[in-house]
Amino acid sequence: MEKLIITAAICGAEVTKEHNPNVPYTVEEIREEARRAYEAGASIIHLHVREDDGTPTQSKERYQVCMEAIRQVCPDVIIQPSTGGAVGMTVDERLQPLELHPEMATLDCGTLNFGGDEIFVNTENMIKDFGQRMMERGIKPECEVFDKSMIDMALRLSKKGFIKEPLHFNLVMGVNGGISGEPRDLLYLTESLPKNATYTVSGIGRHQLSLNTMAILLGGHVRVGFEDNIYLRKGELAESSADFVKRIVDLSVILGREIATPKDARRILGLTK
Ligand code: KMH
Ligand code: ZN
Repeated sequence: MEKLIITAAICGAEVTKEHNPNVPYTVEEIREEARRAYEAGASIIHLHVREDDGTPTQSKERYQVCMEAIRQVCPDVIIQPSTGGAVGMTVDERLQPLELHPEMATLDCGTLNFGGDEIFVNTENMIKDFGQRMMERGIKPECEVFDKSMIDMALRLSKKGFIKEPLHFNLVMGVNGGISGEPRDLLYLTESLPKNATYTVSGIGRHQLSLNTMAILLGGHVRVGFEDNIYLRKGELAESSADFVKRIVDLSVILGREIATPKDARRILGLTK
């Protein structure tokens, strides 16, 4: 089996210090969270950024400052900005980090309910537009799928030339509005992927550890971090996203799978930059 790529989603857009005081907002906090996760074994940082007061932003300038700060402490880590941003942001707001020409970025592959009255909007034309812009800039999309239909959308758009094979997916499971996080749900999704695709698994909240473990065993990759989960175990808040990374490293070693360095991850994902 290939080495395991660990992505640390250190910040997110919805989780706040009220949920867990260790969620990073400032540039320094984001830089330190990235450093801890990288030193623990993460080769990709999935990045959202905030204003100092915690307000999510997709500002190109804020991304630039945060990415430079992260590169100072983990020079070879793969930085994967979000183009999802936060629910309710406009298309133009969301697209800004692509102007920084990152190696990767997320490409959300469908619209879904996001709890309560929230709707995370990703129409077909938006996905085409985001995909095309990434292709023009040589950015590898990570196709974020929250349900099976979004895999089908990615496959259709790949056939039409809006995203390029081999595709890389993030199977995000357990969002209130998306597919649940039962083991059979993960098998359903992985069996629906093309043979040459790579994938990572993000389990939200209580689903995180079980789905991550399955991903290690199935040959997928793993995403952890505050964006997806704030508890290390029931009732115990994590001090850092690095706590989750360390746990996956330990688990993967026990299960006999080596951890990918950023160089390994670039090879596995076919990143060319
Ligand atoms: N914050 C969510 C609405 C992404 O990064 O592309 C969207 C999200 C997905 O986090
Ligand atoms: Zn995200």
